[in-house]
Amino acid sequence: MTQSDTWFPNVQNISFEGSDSRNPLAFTHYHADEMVAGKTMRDHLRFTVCYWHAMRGTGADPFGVGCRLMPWSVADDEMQAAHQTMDAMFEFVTKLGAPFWCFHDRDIAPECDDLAETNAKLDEMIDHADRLQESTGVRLLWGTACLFTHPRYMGGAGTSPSVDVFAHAAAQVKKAIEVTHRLGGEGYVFWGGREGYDTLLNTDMRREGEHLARLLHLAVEHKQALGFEGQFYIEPKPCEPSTHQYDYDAQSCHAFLLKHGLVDHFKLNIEANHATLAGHTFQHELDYAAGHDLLGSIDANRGDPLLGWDTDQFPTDLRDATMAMLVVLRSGGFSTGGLNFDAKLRRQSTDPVDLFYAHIGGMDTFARALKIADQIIQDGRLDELMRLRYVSWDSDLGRSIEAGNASMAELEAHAMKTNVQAIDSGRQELMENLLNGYF
Ligand SMILES: [Mn+2]
Repeated sequence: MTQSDTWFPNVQNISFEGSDSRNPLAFTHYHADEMVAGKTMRDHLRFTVCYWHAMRGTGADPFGVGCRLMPWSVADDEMQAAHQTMDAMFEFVTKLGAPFWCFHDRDIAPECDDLAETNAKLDEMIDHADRLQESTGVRLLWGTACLFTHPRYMGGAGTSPSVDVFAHAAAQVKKAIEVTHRLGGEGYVFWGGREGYDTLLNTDMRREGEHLARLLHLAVEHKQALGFEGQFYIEPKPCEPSTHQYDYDAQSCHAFLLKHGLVDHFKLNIEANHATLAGHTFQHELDYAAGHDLLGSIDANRGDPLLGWDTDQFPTDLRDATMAMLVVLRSGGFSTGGLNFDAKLRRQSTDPVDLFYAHIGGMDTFARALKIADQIIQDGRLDELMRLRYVSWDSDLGRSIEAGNASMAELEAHAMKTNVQAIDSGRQELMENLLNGYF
């Protein structure tokens, strides 16, 4: 592994120093080689740094322009800035010790008015990324296409009212899958940036849904033609920027995939902040996905409950992270997915070193969460209370109903005999007390 020292000269490789350390540029809980539940922390957590927030974020928000000009963005021309930014990205990821990165096509190379010229610039940056992956050992978790920033996508991409925009989106997805494949990406994400509507007065919702499904089918066909074996994901989000986004939540994405014959080709990329926007907990979305064999990858962040926007803050809530890792561990862990910090520095965090503090905090939070979730499973008291709650279903009658063998007449006969009036306590307070004991 070679390493450059150009963009973060005052930061050394971040190492594990243990929970007594007072060094803010060290891990207190994330110890990559430590074994937990049969695997290293590195392999359980599969931490990923995202290009858009980490390297391209400026602190801009709907009320103000960017207020953070990172040194790698300062250059004489766009391609020089693109090269510097990618160098800074790999220096950052290497010093942080995260095994993965991820990107949108337009994060890493500028867009021109001509698609062929845009693709040539993207290819130049993919060559550079390929060299940097080789020299640093950092791998690509997933790639994606940005189908929401350019004005052409104001009415959506796969759901645009314009067939020309649909074709442009398809061309962009085709290229983005190809370059992801070239970099050995383990997956490819479809986040429906503006796939939704602002008003039903101008929207044919059924037709737009069919168009979106068609784009995804085309992507599956292209993936197979290329021989790309990475996992496809769609990413639920209920609203923002659209009033209503079609990929509303895990359950509605599941229905969409089933309806359009896509369910064998996709898993879900669950984001914490999108879950809370949908009125669910992070754990709810993960649990739904895991329970239906759809849990693929995670965008690890959090919102601010007092704001209600998609604030994409770094995840520092230990309880939330623990409930997430409990679902991940119980479902057998990640295969192609990982924990991607789809999280951005706050507007007032303007120093490059803040990127390290932010990611170290997120990594230590999930490392602690992993250890606590493993303890909860090893200890087994919560699982036992859950088992007891459903124990009547382990009877002959329960098994017969679950197997589809019991008739209404048999159930009526059982009800006549038992005359059930009440069931056992749900033990919620006891379980909440037990959970507190692990923190
Ligand atoms: Mn978000």
